[in-house]
Order: sequence, then C-alpha cells, then structure tokens
Amino acid sequence: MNKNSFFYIQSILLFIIVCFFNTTNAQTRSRAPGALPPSTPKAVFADGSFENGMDKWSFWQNSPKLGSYAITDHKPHSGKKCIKLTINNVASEIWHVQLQQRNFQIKKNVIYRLSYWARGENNAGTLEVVFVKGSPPWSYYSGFKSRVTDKWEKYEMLFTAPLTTTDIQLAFQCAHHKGDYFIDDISFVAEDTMSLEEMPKNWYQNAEKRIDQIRKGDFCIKAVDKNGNPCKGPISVKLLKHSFDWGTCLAFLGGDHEKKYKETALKHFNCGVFENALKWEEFEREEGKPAFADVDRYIKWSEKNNFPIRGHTLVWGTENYGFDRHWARLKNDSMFTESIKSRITRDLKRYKGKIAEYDVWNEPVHEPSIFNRLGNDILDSAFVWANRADPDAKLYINEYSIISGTDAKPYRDLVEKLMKKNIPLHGIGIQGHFSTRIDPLDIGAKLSYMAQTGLPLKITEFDMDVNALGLSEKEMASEYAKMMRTAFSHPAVTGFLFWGFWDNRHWRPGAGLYDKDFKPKAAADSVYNLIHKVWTTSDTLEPDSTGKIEFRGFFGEYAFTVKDSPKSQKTVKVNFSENSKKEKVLNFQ
Ligand SMILES: [Ca+2]
Repeated sequence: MNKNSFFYIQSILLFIIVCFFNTTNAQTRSRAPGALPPSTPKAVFADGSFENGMDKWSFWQNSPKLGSYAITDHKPHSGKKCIKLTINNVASEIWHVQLQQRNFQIKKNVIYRLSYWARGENNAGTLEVVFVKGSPPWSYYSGFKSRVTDKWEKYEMLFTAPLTTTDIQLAFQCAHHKGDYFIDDISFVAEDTMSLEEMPKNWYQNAEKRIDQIRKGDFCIKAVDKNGNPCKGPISVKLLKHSFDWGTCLAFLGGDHEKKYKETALKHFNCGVFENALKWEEFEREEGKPAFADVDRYIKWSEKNNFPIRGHTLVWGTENYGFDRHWARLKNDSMFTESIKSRITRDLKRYKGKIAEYDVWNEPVHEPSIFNRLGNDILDSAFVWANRADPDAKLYINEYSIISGTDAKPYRDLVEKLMKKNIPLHGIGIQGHFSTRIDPLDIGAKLSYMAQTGLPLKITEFDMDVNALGLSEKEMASEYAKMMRTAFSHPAVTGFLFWGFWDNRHWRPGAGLYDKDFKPKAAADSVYNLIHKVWTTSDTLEPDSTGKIEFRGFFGEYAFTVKDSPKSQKTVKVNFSENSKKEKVLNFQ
C-alpha cells in the first residue's frame, strides 16, 4: 500500500454520515425468509445519501455503452438527490455494470447490516449487491439479490466480515435487465459479532487422528465354511466403498469422451449429483413435457453401478440463465405456487426408491426472487410437499458462501427457523465454491457453527477458482487435499461432492481434476490417493482357531476373501457402518 492510498483510506474511516430516512409505509425486503434482529447502529461508512454527489462512490462497466450513471434530483428517497444507474444494453454477467465503494474498514466476524432504498423505472429488474475483495482476484464474500419495483423500498442484508481489512469492495450490480435503477440512503452499520468457536491451533494438524476416531470402528468377523467349521488360512480384508459420500456432479452430454467420463467418475467416487439435468428449468423446459427420458438414463446408470445420485435441485430462485423467463414464473402467483407443488409431487413420486436424497431448495439465502413473489412460507411448503410425495427421501437445503464466504449466520438462522416449525429438513447442503485459499481453522469453525443445528452437513459442490487464484497444479492438489481433510475430519460432515472433475465439463475452467484432453492433473492423483489409498482399509489376517479376525477399519462396504487352498478362494461382501453390529459371522460357501 502506498502512502497516498493509506491517507485515502484513513480519510474514509473518519468520514461519518448519518442517514435519515422515512420508513412509513415502506416494506423491508431482506434476503432470507424471516425478520432481521433490530438494528443498533455502532458505525457508519461513507456517504450513502448522494447529497454530495458521487463522493466515495465510483461507476464501473466492463465495456463502454452498457450503461451510465447520473446523480439526479428525480424523486430522491430523501434529501434532494439520489443516484440513477441506467442499463442500455444487457450484459452476460450482472456484475458488468457496478456502482462501487472500496477500501472501508471491516473487522473479522463483525456482523454488519447493509440497508439501502431502491426503485426502478422502465422495466428495471434485478439489483444485486455484493461484498468482494477490493483487489484481484475480487474474491466473493457475500451478496444479496432482489428485484426492484416502481416504488421506493428498503432492502437489507447482514454481512459478516471474513477478516479485518480495508481491502474490501461493496458493489451494486444490475447489468441483467435494461432500465433505470435508483438508489438512495445506503447505510452500513456494525451491530453484532458472530460467535464462531475458536478452533485449537493444532486442529488441522490433528485431522488424521480425528479421522481415525470418527470414521472407523473396531470390527470382528467369524469366518465359517459351508459345514459351519471355522475357516483356516489367511483372510484378506478390503474396503470396497466408503460409507462417507465421496462424489461429483454429473453431466452426461455424450461425445467422444463419454465412456472415459463415466469410468473416471466411477474410479474416483462412490456417488454423484445431477449438475443440471434435474433443475426444473432445464428438466421441464415446456410445461407438461419433463425430460424423464434424460433423467432415466442417469438413474439406469446409477442403479447398474451402485452409484447413488443426489437430486439437485427441485426449486431454485435464481434469475440467471434465462430462468426468470421459465414458463412457471410467467404464471400468476397462485398458478406459480400450484406448479411448484405439482413439480415436486410428480417427480418425487416418480423417482421414489431411485433418488434417495434431494436439494429441495437451492440458495434460499441468496436468491429470494420467489419469496419476494410468493412469500416466505413457500419454502416450508416445498419441504412438506416433498416429504408427502416420498416420506423416505432425505431432504436437504443447499446454499453457497457458507464456508467459502461469510453467510453462515443467515443460513443457520433460516435452518433453525425451519426446525422450530418441524419442517421435514434432514440435512444441510454447503456448496463450497471457493474463490479464496483453504483456511482449515476458519472452515472448521464455520462447520461447527452450522453443526450446532444438530443436522448432518454435506459439502455438496466443492471447487476452487484455480485460475483466478493463480494456483499451480501442485498448489491446487494441496489445496484440494486440505479441504478434503478438513471436511472428512469434521464429525458433522457426512459427504463431500466435487462440482465436476473434467475441465471440458466444468463451470470453472481449470478447476477440474483432469484437463480438457483428460490428462490427469496432480489433483487427480492426490484425490484418488486420499480416498482409495490413505483413507482405506486393506489387510490380510490369520484367523484364530475359531475362524475369527479382528480389525479396525473405515465404515463402508467390505470384501473378505478366504484362501482355503492354493486353488480356491471365496469372497463375501458385507457392510460395516457406524451403527452395524461389531461382530458378524460370515459364511464362506
Ligand atoms: Ca438522497
């Protein structure tokens, strides 16, 4: 940091503005369903009233002619002025037009309330606000989206600071819909501190010890032959498949590499998750014409290979990818509600016994567009409908920026609200798309924070922005391993799924374990080695005179092989889980 920018930052810190706003007849929209705690202002950042013009704000666009800005006296929310952002040309990414403020002071784990007033003219649509790192690679920390209406409305979000820094940027982004966006009375106040458990300094160093304690059991088998006599000769013990879910998202798109793609998934992992095929907007592009045949292909493969696939996702509020124009969203509110109910009921009944687990609602904290329309209770209803349609299905909620960002608090608040209402929610999905390096203590603390709900946690969509972080292949392998070890050694975590493994089929190019030509990167080997060599159980033991062997091994499915003569060997497969009997009699016929 040079001297000038130091003084620049200092001047921002000293700059205090108090915003007065009229709250009568105003609606407040916050992102997660549910009210925020009352505000008790303790600090304020730079001018959000626009009475002094742009002041510390700046306008940025990715290419000229997307949009423009103006300080205007046209119907400000309060005072005489507000800012107007105009989008003339829609961009592929919402962040291509931004109103920014950078380099203000935040303190680690302090919870700030950002509030602002906004309205739209000329069909203005989604306005997103994000907190990102204030310099490359602009790592994402937290954000909130909402649709502006033609009336001034107050919007609020809570932001938990990821670290103590001034290297931070707040940005309002709106390049997804043409129109005029008016913003006024932006306020940013500290009001609470997130109570994250202080992880012991050596918590990560002790990961392998914890893994041994929580992922293994002491087991015993008694091997008998067809006459009931104890087996003689050595018995080999081999873990075939972890109880713990090690998985990847799947996209069966055909093409030359399809065979290799499927083989690679089976080689590394024991379960999968639909990347896009089950997302409603992809699955049922036309009303009444769901792509059953496409999903059935996955199911067939899943059953053949004993490779369960998670049902991601039944409902997702995002307005990206043209989803805001999906036929269901073009209906009136009551018909839209009815369509959500039909979709959930129809598909869970159809896939009962074939898909065991669903993300019922994806990104409820960050994508409130459906709650804005239908109210917050639609979330509760979705879980109830899913539970009625398939009472055996495990129902998850799924969200990003929880361990890879700073939104654990609003997520836990939402989960606890559902639990208080006895909504059938069985697990917490934590996506894990990282744009920062892996910090095991920080991640461990956030996992523990979420685990306090008492529900199992699953890392559902892990990847890293390898290119933006400038990771070498070796560094990437080491970061991925660090994350796997962090999650596997946390007692509340029951699964870990990569969001893809091949660069040709990855939303984040470079994040795959294999490059475009299917050449394995260092991470491919290290991921394989951890799951199949480091964290595995494989031994050959001599039974005692009663045919008994004892061993300590990972929970999962085992193959026991008896070599009863040089020419004959017999294998029995059996499962040893956390809850299974510690001792089993196996009959080697
Ligand atoms: Ca104003």
